[in-house]
Amino acid sequence: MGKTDLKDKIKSKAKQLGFDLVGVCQPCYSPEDHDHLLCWLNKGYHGQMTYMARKPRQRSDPRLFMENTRSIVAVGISYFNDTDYSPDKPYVSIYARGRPYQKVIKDKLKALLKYIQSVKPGTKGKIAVDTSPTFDKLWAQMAGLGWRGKNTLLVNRNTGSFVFLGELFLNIEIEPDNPEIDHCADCNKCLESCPTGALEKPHLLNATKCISYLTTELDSGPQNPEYENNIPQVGNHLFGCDLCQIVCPYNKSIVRTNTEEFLAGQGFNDMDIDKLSDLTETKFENRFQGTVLGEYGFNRFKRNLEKVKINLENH
Ligand code: B12
Ligand code: SF4
Ligand code: SF4
Repeated sequence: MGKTDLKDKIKSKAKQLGFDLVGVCQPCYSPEDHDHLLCWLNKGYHGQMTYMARKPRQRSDPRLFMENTRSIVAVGISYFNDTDYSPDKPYVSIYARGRPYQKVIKDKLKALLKYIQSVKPGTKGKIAVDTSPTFDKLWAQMAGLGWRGKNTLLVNRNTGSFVFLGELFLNIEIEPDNPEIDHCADCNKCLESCPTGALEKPHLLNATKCISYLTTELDSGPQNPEYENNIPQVGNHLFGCDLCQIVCPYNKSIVRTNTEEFLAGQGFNDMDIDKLSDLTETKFENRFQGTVLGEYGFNRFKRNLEKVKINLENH
């Protein structure tokens, strides 16, 4: 079977498994991205995400991630769902409303790898999604899935940026696709919309100022000053932040995801701060069980809720 035939087969199987985007790229080391990561780490922009500093070169060098990598299949899956952002209401970002995406993508990639092994016996592969030490967005752009926008996220012309990413690193050669070019042009809406100035300039995000980091990643510990000092910045965000995506023109006419797992959570729009405050641990678990928010647990929810309450009262 030729390299192109194999690619066509892989692409149609990936679509059948529910991926909205699929492409292939070569496993080339990117020194620019490695340098950007080192700069970012030196500035301390990763905050408490110490995992980002571990084996940094592996993120931009596919052969350090998997020896003998000869191609990367990059995939994307839309998670967009209707949202009614209002600064007067507690807000949970869309990604946290459905089932944990890492598992959803991993299961589909496992099935894709199994399929590739059935048509090309002897193929070896390694799955990457989110927590794996590699640059999901770089490989997605190189495989033509979209471009890395000024908000640092991968944007696709048709599906927008509410898309999760993953990859299959393979020891076989597959015909590569062309990388996508930048379509941000002179738009700056994401930078203008960021309430905390976390997007310091195009393509540079200081995570320690990002609401997503403050509400999901930052460990509060006992009176953690890094968190306490940032109460006003959190605003009405109970978990995660979508502002630099909501304003993006490429997200204006996108449609809701077809993936059931990402539509699983209920009751996230028009949330009432008093009703949320009345939730006991059991009621919280019943209401948000199985969603990303639920997985992070009651303590994180309560901690964030207290801050949001203060902010909404001062609004
Ligand atoms: C750490 C992390 C975070 C951190 C830091 C974010 C960040 N931008 O680094 C925090 C907690 C803040 C975060 C937040 C979110 N995250 Co996050 N996160 C990651 C993770 C694990 C690593 C990202 C990383 O490598 N950071 C290191 C820094 C240095 O990279 P960077 O900011 O992208 O910078 C690069 C570019 O700017 C580039 N660069 C520099 N100059 C230039 C110039 C040009 C022209 C170009 C093209 C590039 C370029 O160089 C840098 C290195 O490549 C990835 C998963 C993964 N393994 O890749 C998910 C990931 C990026 N997150 C994801 C999501 C969904 C989110 C949130 C939307 C969740 C939410 N709603 O709250 C927010 C979005 C915030 C934002 N605007 O980025 C998705 C994004 C999907 C997509 N469409 O892009 C990913 C890919 C997970 C996944 N597998 O789906 N995240
Ligand atoms: S997710 Fe929110 S805080 Fe973070 S960069 Fe985007 S708009 Fe700013
Ligand atoms: S809001 Fe504008 S600048 Fe930002 S990612 Fe979207 S198109 Fe690019």
